[in-house]
Amino acid sequence: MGISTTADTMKLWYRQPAAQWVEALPLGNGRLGAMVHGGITEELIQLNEDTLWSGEPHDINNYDAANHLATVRRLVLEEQKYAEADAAIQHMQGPFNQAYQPLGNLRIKFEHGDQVTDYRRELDLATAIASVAYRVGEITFVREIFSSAVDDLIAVRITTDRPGAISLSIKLESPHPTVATELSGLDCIRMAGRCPIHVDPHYYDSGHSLVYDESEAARGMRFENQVQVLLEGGHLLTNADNTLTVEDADSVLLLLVAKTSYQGFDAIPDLPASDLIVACQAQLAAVTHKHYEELRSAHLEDYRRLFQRVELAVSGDDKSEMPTDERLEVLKQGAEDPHLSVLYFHYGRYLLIASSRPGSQPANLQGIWNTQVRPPWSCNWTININTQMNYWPAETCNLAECHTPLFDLIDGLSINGEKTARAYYDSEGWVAHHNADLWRSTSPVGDGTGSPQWANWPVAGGWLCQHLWEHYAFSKDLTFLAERAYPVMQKAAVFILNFLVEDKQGRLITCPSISPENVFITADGKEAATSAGATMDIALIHDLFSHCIQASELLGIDTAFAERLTEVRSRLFVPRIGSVGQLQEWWEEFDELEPGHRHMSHLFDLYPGDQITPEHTPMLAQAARKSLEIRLENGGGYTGWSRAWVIAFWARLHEGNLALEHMLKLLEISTAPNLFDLHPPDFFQIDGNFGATAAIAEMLLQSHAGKISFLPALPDAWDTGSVKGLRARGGLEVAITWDKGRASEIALRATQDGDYLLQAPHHQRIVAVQNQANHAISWREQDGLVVLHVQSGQSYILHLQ
Ligand code: FUC
Repeated sequence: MGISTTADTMKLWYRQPAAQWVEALPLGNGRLGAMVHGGITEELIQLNEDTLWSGEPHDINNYDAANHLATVRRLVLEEQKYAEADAAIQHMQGPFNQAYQPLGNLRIKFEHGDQVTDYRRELDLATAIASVAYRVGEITFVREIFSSAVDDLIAVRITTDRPGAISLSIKLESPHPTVATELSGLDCIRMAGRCPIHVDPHYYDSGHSLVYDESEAARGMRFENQVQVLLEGGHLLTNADNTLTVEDADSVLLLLVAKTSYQGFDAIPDLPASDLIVACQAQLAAVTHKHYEELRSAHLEDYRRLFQRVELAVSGDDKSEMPTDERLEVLKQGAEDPHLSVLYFHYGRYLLIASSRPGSQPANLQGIWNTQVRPPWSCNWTININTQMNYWPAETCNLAECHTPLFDLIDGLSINGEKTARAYYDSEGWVAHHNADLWRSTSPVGDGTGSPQWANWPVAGGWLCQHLWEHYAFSKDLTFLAERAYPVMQKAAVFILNFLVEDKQGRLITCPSISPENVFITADGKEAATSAGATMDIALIHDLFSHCIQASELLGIDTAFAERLTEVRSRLFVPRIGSVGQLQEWWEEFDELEPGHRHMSHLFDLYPGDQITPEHTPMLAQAARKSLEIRLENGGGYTGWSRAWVIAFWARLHEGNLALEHMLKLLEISTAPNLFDLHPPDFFQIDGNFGATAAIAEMLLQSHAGKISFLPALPDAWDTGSVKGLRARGGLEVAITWDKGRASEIALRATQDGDYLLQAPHHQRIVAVQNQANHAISWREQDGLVVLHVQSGQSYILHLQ
């Protein structure tokens, strides 16, 4: 027993090489991704670059769409012919989005045979370095691989304890047929190619699902990939097949760089191949004189600056001496392993740092790791839950800068979305639907035959803008609010103002409206998705308007606009509690086609929204709980991301044990051997990793709806533990130590001045507050909560009973 904080608790490790892609270990610097397989006679490092997508900027808006809006509205609002509205709204669809593409593979073939002992492959989350170690007879071989954000490269270092023992060959390859490799000088392999100009989603076949343009003026994203080989001892030989052979080296260092012809979401990616070659060469020239240790320590310093901000440990047996895949297996058989959930939490933070850095693309459905040319759901940004979930841990887990690529995506969508708002709804402002890609497409996909349950959902802007506001709420950065967030939020609100219509009772309602991605049964027994005033729409609009109103006050601008929003908000249709006490999902109490549906859109206000809390809105909280129970009784949570959302809901309902129960189900049902989250049938989808990470943070600290709650949903099984570095809204970093279910110490570090409402853990009271010099600090009580004034840069200790 005891809290284990040894370095091993931060490792995923295995006794064998990866037999499949979801056993390989992910590395990333935000832009360059690598999946390390750790083979014995052949290392396979699968490569990605985050701007490598099919297609090019293309106006795919359907300019006939607005002509069908009135029909859809009439069918829903006047005639309640929902199935007919579903058919009509398909006329408001257009082409599908493009797909994220793999870059290629680096293969390293070893000449030492396959008779190895003491094999170990690991990913150390404390260092973001993957390693493979084994012995061949008396000789130990070690590989270390990392993706450096500082030097923007992937480094692979192979060493041995027997000088001259390393002989191997190195090859670059790619799944793209347009590819060519060649040797550049005597020590570098280069690979160049082009992406497809079009790729259909995996679930759709247009008859031209995968198109490479091989004409003379070929279009499609170009890429250039170079790997430089540096030896200590031994010889390097070039081969006619564009591979390199190393003989008898003491150590080998491979430095891999990659560039694409991407020039922004609105520019044709037509940088000439020569530019990419020169850029890669320049990049290599800047690093090849550096020692490996120099590259490695620069990487460590950069990575640790982010990763070390947060710590979490809980009591229980330390099973880190057991390989991670075996731990997962014994957990499935009922063994207790509380540290595995903690490892999953740290892995989520790791994955966010690896897939989303300032200036990179935001983490897509698979972060940045994809090996397929036609990946699941195009490996895109699905913005009716999945992309947002990716960023749920960003602020609470102290990785606010990793949130910024999402804001870049939102900026692009807000630009393209103006055209879509005009073409589809004859409206000002901007709109986005459920899919987005590198080209920042905002129009409904589906090609006229897609189901409206996903394709036509028009309120993505509302949900995305929540992230802009949250970045402000955690940082209080008024410049960000004024320059970055508010202008985009304001235009999203302008769209909504235009989009709202009056129902027969004069209430303002959305129409067409879809509750992602659920389907209801109409009175005449038909299946339909299109109606009016889905609960989620109202929640998102309320959220967006409220934040715009607050922003207007904070910035002292747009007062008349804010007043208008306040007035419109008061006239919004109010979601109802249904006949079995559930929060109704649609404006009418329809039967659901799938009561255990994976989406729980109508519970947005419980999480990630903040309009429903057990304290402020007990009846709605009870109704949300009922809806959640109905979902779960009917098989809900069956995808990893859905399960992660369930954990967060239970955390917000202060049900720590239920939250943990679902965390364990996530590990048992939806987790691959490399701890990647899985979506049925067996797709990697990273949202569950991030969602569960955020949900665990939410079990330990909550700061929504005006107060900060410590240990609001601590499970019994995490009886003793400590957490450090979580962030609360308003600008506080929080550390909590607890013992036998009771907080023994809470420390706050303020990054902003302010008054905070603090709620002690269940059955405890805050009895004294001291600053870092051990001086008592005064505070007052209000409704059983502590009101504490803090000053930026100061730390405070809360004493509890
Ligand atoms: C939504 C979800 C699916 C999947 C896909 C990427 O369509 O309903 O479960 O996660 O996004």
